[in-house]
Amino acid sequence: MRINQAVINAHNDELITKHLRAFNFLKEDILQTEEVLDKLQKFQIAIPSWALGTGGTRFGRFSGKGEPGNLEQKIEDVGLLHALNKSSGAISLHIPWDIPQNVEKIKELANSFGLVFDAVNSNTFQDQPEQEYSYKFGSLHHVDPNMRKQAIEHNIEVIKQGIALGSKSITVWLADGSSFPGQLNFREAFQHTLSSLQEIYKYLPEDWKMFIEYKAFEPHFYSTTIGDWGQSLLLANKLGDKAYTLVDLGHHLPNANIEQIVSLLLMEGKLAGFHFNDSKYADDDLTAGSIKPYQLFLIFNELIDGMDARGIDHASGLGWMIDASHNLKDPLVDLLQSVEAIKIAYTQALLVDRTAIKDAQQSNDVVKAQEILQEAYRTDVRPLVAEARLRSGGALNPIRLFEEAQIRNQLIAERGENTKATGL
Ligand SMILES: [Mn+2]
Repeated sequence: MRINQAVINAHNDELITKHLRAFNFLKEDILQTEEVLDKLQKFQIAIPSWALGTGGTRFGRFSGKGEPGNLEQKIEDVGLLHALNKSSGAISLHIPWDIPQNVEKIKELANSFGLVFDAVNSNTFQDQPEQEYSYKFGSLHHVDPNMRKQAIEHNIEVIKQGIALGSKSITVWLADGSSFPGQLNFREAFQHTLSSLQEIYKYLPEDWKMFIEYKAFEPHFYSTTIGDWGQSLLLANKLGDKAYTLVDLGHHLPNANIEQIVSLLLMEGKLAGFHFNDSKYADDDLTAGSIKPYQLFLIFNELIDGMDARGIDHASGLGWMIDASHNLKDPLVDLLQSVEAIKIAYTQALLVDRTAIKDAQQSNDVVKAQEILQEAYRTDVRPLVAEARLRSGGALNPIRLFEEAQIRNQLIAERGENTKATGL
């Protein structure tokens, strides 16, 4: 389904008086309102194709209704999100869950919703029906060269699919690791991974990037072959200029200082971008900003500082993507909440007085430095985020409109109650 612009406009008309009151009040205290709004309008966060169906845990999955049953419907769902928030203008596909049957038609469909294709993602963490070897003991790090070859060829295939779609990057996340001491020779596993990635790297077009994602644990519980940012950066440095480290918020050990990691990766010119989510313990599937919004703000504070220091365009310089999928909420509403939380944190970080904090740091004024950060963090910037959305033609309150327009019920009427998103 497509949401009619007249429905969005009617919704905005209803809320406009209240919105303008809040926006004008906030504007009084912000010097660079127009600059912030311009940046907000440009800032897009890619939606992963696997987040559109209800996620599950290892104990089970409770299916939602009216889920997208094919790639076309997944694109439609992202189109809906983008129509509502004007900030979800890209989709990240997962191969082989989302192989397009007709690339030109798929591109046309995406284009009709104003969407582009973000990073393509390979999958060597589960076996596919007609595949020769099993990934049970790993893929790119495997002891058997035939196994590694199969995984390399899959990644090359993903690059080819991505080229056809107009993507510019491939994200490689490996489930490779070990669950018991002694199972794996760490050095050998790393070397195999490096030489496999080198094979894949050869197939990257000139203007492409390879994103190397790391994860502290899970699915393996003793070691992960690309377990932290150091291991990812080591690989990226050995591979070359087109390889970068991808930070997924939920892939760290508890209390890791992610903002510091981000800062140094940016300094080294090796930060690929982000997978946003949140976690309380060790998961990576909760809505962005739902547990640790201050951490999200601190990360954006470092991102903006680091991007500005290197002259990196906020909207296009790095890859921004959500990577979360849980099982309690309507996936589309959950994604609207995540995008909103990310934009709020981004806006708050844009309000940090960069000159003042530099001065505070230079004079070791710890109190002042904290005050400057918290002054920005405690500003309620929601009217700014809403104003940017309004100016782009989106809804003042996307979640409210999603519910009032009964969008899920319309999707159920179109698709039925028992559809299941591919890959879940
Ligand atoms: Mn991820």
